[in-house]
Amino acid sequence: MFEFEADVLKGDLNGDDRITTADAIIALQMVVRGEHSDAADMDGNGRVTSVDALMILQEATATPAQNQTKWKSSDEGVISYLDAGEYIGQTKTVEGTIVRTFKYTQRNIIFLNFHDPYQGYFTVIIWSSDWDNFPFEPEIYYDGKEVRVTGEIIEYKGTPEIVVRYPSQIEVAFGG
Ligand SMILES: [Ca+2]
Ligand SMILES: [Ca+2]
Repeated sequence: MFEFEADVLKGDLNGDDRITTADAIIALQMVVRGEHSDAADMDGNGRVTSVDALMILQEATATPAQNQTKWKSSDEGVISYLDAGEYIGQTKTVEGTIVRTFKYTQRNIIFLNFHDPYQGYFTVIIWSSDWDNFPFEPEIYYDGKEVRVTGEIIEYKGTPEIVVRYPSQIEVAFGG
């Protein structure tokens, strides 16, 4: 038996491979909403409670901030969101800051925009069929964050886009 979940770092709820206060905040939101994920159940009692959130917070603060680098990923091959249009059809890691977000429930889509106005500039899309893959609300969590997004760059009406399916495709800068 292979357990896909075994690769998940316990307590890493936003999928950036490290435990930070952001994960503790997500855990608290899960407590409030009564949501569950094995990654958030730190003490393994089958429920996500404030105890689990506190354990995540303790782990986050146990790592001194000065030992954290801004990005876990290598800088190699990372492109600016301004250049994304030059790499249509390629899988790339695109760096920028998400300056505005929209959730259109009726159109089953979330937009994470890197520029205002957004037309013609790189944009991330998350379809509603993948919203369950995020243990938080992407349009709230990622708003204002400096990120690196990895995926295939496609073009829709002159706008370069990456369709993101999992939180692991979006790395949030440490302290960003
Ligand atoms: Ca994390
Ligand atoms: Ca628990």
